[in-house]
Parts: sequence; C-alpha cells; structure tokens
Amino acid sequence: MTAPQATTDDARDTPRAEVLAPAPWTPAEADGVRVTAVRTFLTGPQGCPYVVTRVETNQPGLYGLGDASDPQRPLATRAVLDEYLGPLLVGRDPADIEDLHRLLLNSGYWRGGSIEHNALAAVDLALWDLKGKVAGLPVHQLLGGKARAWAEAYTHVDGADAAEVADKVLTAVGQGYRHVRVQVAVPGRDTYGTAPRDAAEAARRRTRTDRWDTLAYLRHVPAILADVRDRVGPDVELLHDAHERMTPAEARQFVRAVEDAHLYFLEDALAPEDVAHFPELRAAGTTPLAVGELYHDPRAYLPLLVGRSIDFARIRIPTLGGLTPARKLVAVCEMFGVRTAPHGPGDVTPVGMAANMALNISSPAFGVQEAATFRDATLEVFPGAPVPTDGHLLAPEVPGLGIDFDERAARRYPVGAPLEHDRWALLRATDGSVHRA
Ligand code: GCO
Ligand code: MG
Repeated sequence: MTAPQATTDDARDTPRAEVLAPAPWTPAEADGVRVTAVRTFLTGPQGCPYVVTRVETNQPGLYGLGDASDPQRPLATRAVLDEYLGPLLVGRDPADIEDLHRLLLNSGYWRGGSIEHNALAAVDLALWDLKGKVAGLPVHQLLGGKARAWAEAYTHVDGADAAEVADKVLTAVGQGYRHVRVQVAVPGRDTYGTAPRDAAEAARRRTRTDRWDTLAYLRHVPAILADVRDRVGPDVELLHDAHERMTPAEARQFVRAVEDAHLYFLEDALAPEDVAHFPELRAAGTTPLAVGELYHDPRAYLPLLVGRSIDFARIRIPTLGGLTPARKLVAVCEMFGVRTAPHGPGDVTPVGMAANMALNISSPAFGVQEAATFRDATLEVFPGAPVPTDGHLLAPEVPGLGIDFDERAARRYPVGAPLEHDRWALLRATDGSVHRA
C-alpha cells in the first residue's frame, strides 16, 4: 500500500485512526465483541470463481461468513474488500448492522453497482451470521421466525426436442421436484442454458462461434415448450429463462406464443435497459413474469412493484448488497403481491444460498428457490451447504447462517484467469453484432 499523496483538501488527509472512529454510542469497554480482521478467499470448487469473506473477532472461535460472488469480476470485488471495506470494519463492534451497512456503502461516495454491492454483501452476510451466533439463533429467527416448513426448490433441465426435455422433466418430478426450469436448444444456434451436445459444439460454445438468432428462437422454442406441457401433464410447474436476449417487440411475441405452455414464470423476457416495456409485456399474455438477477439496486424494482407489472422478483442477495437491503425489498414485494424466486445457480456460493434460505423460510412473499446442484467439491469446502431433498430446502436450525467454510479444502480449487469464465462478451447475432448472452 503506497503512502497517501499530499492532497490540496486537508479534510481528505484524515489520519486512518479517525476514519475508524466507532459509532458514537459504542460502549468503550474492550471486552465487547470487536472485529479483528476481514479475510477474503478466492476458490473455485463449483467451476466458477467464488469470493468468500470471513469476518473474525476478538472472541475465540467467533467469526462470520459472507459471499461476494460476482463470477465475472471476482478480483475487483476482492480488492474492494481487502483495500477498503475490510480495513474500515476492523476494530468495530459488529452488532450494529444497519449502521455499518450504511457506513460502508457511503464510504465509496459514488455508491452502488454490482462490484461494490457484492463486496458490501460479503460483509453484510458475515455480520448477520455473527449476530445469529452471538444470539444463539438461526438468522431466520432474527428475521421473524418461520413462515413455512421448507422452501420449494426448482432444478434445471434442457434438451433439443420435446421428447428429451419431457423425459428429463419427469425424471426431476421423480426426484420430488414440483418446479422445473426448461431450456431448449435451437439447432445450429447459440441458446442460453443448454448443455453442448458433443465436443464440436462444446468447442463452438467456448469461442461462441454459434450466433444468436431471435427468429429461430421464436419459431422453435414456444412450440417445444407447449409440446413438453402436453407430454408432462398439468401437475408440474415449468419455468423458462429468456435471459434478456429479446427486444421488447420480440418479447411480446414470445409471451403471446408461449401461452399454451402454462409456465409458472418466464424469466428475463426483457433486459434491465428495457424495463419501461414491462407494462405492455404484461398486457401481451397471462404468463407470469420474473426479473431481477441483474438488478444491483433494490430501488430498481420499485417501478415494477408499484406498477404491478411483474409476478416474481429474482433477487440476487450478493448483487443487492446483502441481507440488509434484500429483507427490505422482500417486505415491499409482499406489500405488492409479488413473490420472490431468489437467484441460485452455481455461481451463488453456499453462503449466499444460506442467506437466501434465511429469507425464504421467514418471508410470506417467498415463491420458489433456484437450486443448482452443488458439486462434491463445493460441499467439501462449505460444510452445511443447503442441498435440496425431495424438491425442497430446509432451513438450518443452528445459530447464524448455518454454514461453514473449510479454508484448507478451498485451497485445493484455485480459480482460472480473469475473463476465462463465461465469455459473456463474445456472443454475436446473425448479422455479426454483439448480443447480450
Ligand atoms: C439463472 C441465470 C444464470 C446466470 C449466471 C451469470 O437464471 O440461473 O440466468 O444462469 O446466467 O448466474 O453468471
Ligand atoms: Mg436467469
């Protein structure tokens, strides 16, 4: 760390000690719980970069865990934690989460954004974990206790034709799932959420050689989804993720065309940039609409909630800045009759999933939880990771978030180089233009 340069504005040359001044009401006695260190870890047991934070205290064995998982910018979120938020937290009493959340948020002056919020979430979750451990209560008890016995989970299937997809849906139903996300491959085109069928396609996927073709998607996918519905019957909820690849006009056509599939929800039919088109999208059909994984500002949901133009909020707790803002957003969702479907693909760590579960089990607004299958390596690194059984997730009944972190095991799964993951920038449309992936 280079010595601070002399600046013209003396106020900015505040000695470090003053920046770390405790809240005016913090009792002086030294034996109170105090943060002694904020450690960050980069690990990749699930095949994508995870940034995990451990907030350590002066009480033996008392620490809190957090998740700062922006899988496309892990080094950036880690730097915010190591250089700014962590040093600001050391020496403080971890109990006043609201105060600390705002202090850390305001410390950047230019507030918000995915990177800052993921870093903030890592501290925020750790403070809630600590508060539960100090209180001897699971975090869901701090949020008002249980509103349900378990949280329904949804799993992912994909395929090239209705027969294959229907088979996989019925297999998932056999495992106890009542909600299944269905993605369909468009032949010879890049399609979100579908596994490459062979080595050649896997190679094309790595270089994003296949193009995105909305017309082919609109012609192919709604018919397959309706066919899958006919094959699996009415007793399983089907979900689909359009992954913000359509224009508002195309999304209206898709919503109209997919009516016969009777979807539980259609996700990300519109990109955040096109949010103003949701009211007309809602008018185009009866399919419930879900959105939110790309939203890092909780207030970005307000026009959609107040306008009653969505049915599900796909909240991503790490990207929103943690449990503190997420619990407030979920309360507002409840007021507007919008349910939650928290984001939970493999790139939300088990710590983030444990935070999801604290909200899911305690909030009346909960709808369904996305539940990727954690690899054995991930379960090894995160003892207590939430794992669905019979299609649902149980909330841990131990103090805190109910999850742990094995630092030694984490070292066995180093992450890849920057830009190695996902290649979101590489997708192009049939005319060669860059396209949201
Ligand atoms: C989902 C998402 C993810 C994202 C991924 C980005 O609904 O699960 O769309 O698959 O694409 O989290 O890193
Ligand atoms: Mg999605």
